Amino acid sequence: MKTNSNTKTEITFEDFKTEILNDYKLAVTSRECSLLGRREVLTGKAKFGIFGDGKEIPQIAWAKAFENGDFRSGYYRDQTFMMAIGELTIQQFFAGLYGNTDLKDEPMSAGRQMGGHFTTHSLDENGHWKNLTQQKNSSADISPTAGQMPRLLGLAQASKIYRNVEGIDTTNFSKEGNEIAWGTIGNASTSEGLFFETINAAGVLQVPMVISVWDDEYGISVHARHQTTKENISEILKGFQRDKNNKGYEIFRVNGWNYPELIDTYQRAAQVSRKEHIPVMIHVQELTQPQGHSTSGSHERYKNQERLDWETEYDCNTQMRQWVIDNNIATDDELIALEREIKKTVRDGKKAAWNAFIKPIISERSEALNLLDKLASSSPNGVFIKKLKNDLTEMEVPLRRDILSATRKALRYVVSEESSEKITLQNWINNYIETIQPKYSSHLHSTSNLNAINQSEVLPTYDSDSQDVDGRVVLRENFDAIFNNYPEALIFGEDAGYIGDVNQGLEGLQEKYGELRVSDTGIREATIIGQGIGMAMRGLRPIAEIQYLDYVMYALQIMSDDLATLHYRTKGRQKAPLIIRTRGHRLEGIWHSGSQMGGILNLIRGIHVLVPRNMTKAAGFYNTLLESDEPALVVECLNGYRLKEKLPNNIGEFRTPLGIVETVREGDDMTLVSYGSTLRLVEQAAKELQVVGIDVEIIDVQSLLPFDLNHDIVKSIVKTNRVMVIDEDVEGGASAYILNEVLNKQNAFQYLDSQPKTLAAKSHRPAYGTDGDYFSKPSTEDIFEAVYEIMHELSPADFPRLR
Ligand SMILES: Cc1ncc(C[n+]2csc(CCOP(=O)(O)OP(=O)(O)O)c2C)c(N)n1
Ligand SMILES: [Mg+2]
Repeated sequence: MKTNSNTKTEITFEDFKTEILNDYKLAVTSRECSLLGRREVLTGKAKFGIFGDGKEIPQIAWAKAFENGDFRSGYYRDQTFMMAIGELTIQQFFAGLYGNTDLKDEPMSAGRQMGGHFTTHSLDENGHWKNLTQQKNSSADISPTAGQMPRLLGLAQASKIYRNVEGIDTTNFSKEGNEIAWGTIGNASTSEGLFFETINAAGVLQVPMVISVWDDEYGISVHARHQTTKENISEILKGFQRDKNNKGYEIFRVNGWNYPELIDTYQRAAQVSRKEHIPVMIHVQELTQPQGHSTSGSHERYKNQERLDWETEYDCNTQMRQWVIDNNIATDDELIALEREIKKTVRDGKKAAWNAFIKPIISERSEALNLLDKLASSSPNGVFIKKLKNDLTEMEVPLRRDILSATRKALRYVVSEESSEKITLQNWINNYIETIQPKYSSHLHSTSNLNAINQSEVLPTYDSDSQDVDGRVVLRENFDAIFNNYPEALIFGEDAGYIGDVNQGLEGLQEKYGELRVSDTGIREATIIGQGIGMAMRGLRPIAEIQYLDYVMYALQIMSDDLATLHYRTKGRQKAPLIIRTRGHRLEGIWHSGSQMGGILNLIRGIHVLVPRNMTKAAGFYNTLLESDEPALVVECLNGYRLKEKLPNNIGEFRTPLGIVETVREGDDMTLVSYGSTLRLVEQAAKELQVVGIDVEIIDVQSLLPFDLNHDIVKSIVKTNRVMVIDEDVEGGASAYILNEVLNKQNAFQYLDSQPKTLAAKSHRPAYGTDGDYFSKPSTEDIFEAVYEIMHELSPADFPRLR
């Protein structure tokens, strides 16, 4: 059940009729899915439903213009489009609604996302690229409104890169950059900053992006008068329209119930965008929501009768039906028969989806019931276990939670008994958790051989007369090697192009590699990241530069919601190995010296977080990451670009491994754990402590996510029996994260002779200037005294009180 996208060849009137009827069938099928879907939620078989009813016809028109290689970046209303391109069946629609965890049944997310969040598979089961030019592609949806916009920009930009940059292997990704990235967004979601940021950036970049606004005048209950100036998004975006003298957009307006006009509009939009690489906006007006926003409420609460009547009359399916009859394509009776047939087909698909969902769970329950029965017969507490068993038996729709809850509770009744039945149940529960848990938790990271932690270390090597150079020179030489070795690598950000970044780490590289590979961007952090996500999803190796760590905040939402979840939410069928480069720590003032690492660590699980202490380490991380297929954030030390480092002779080749700590100083009295810029202060404090007879060991974490995979920190604590974590985040931030890793995961508590400590910055933002830094963040004196204090408690005679 697909729409015919071949609108170019000559066809007979019979073929024409067949195609139109096929489209109508598709619209009715999709609607029937929405109607039945809502019922499934209201009767308790599914938890939540959000559907594409009222938006069917424009999506069919869109699908006719959508070609192999193209990408969609849309939202939860696009089920009809997914059906029309042949990527969503009725059964899969319901599998998504039920949350079937088998990717074969539910290819969108294996039950991880609620229904209505669509995906196609860019990767095979081994995590390797499929040929994206031979399939129709949909980037994986996310729920946050307008969150699809930043990535859309990158998906479109990739076509521009593939068309204009030479030397890239395009086999799996592009045919001369002819691919369009198609976006969809609800009218209300255009109020989001991400929408406007993306629209402006696409106009500047002139990329093949076609964005459709599905305008039903509402965003849940809130009418357009509260959302959009003049209540009309295409009206207010008129200034983006291109003209004779200025590049810009083509903007179309069309009513969403007008089938022939929609088809014509989408064909024209595709032509101009694909050929000329022009961004296009299609404002699809007069759409409806026959069932209201979602299953959480009813729209009768906020739409008046007049509006509801209008929605009934202008329902796009109803309008198309009338058009079909008026144009003698089919009679009312023929359509009635067709509609009846579709109802049955959808019911059958729904049933099949339900069976596929519930069957394995029923069989898992049977196993559990059997074991509970046996346990009950063998235990003096059998009557209680029987009750658990009976409750589980009677559940009409048992879930895995119910199975585990009953069996785990049963064990409590036999805790002091010994029986083979008990052992069998214990083993069964353990095995069950082991097999079922991954259905919900796997694929946060790459499972392919390109996983970043599989990339082994290559040490930097040096000529005997190697020069001391500014740290930024090591980086620049290394980026030069990267752009030389990887034609698909590119870097972009504020000031990253012409001047070669604010610290000259890219000096001269734009001249050498061109403006498309080493580029300046507007000040728009969220879409800088989105650009990177989209390009990485299409096989390029973008390095997105966020000028300072403090401004990662602007992009943190999209990093967290989109990039960090991508591999997980597609169960490994899409990836975006984007490298985010930034610099931070210890410059001057509230917004140039922040170190919000704890917040970042909590929000972007799924992205590696690397904090190299110098530029050689940083360069090594870039080299490692380019050999891997995972996203990462690299935070360079802002005050390290002018510090001298030796220039390695294997530039571009040495690799810093992920998740490996480095002991930078050996000592017996205490283990000091730190990272980034603070590490230099810790090293200085260590020298001063040595003078008073305190010999500390210093460990550079280097990689916060993943963290100390070999558990080397606890090995140090076994020797020193004391630990302190020092950083410049606020208390309870990254230092607490590190301490948790060391105490709870590495079980270091058993080796400690004194209280484990953290030394962090003050809770306020760092004040301006040298004194601002001194009174806001740990200084060498603070570190010295904190360590000394512990030694004083241990041995006041040897270490008398300082103050
Ligand atoms: C950032 C964010 N805020 C709020 C929500 C909750 N929410 C989901 S859909 C929606 C309304 C969207 O309306 P519109 O963009 O017009 O799309 P429609 O549902 O009407 O097609 C809201 C507020 C969300 N998902 N994300
Ligand atoms: Mg709306």
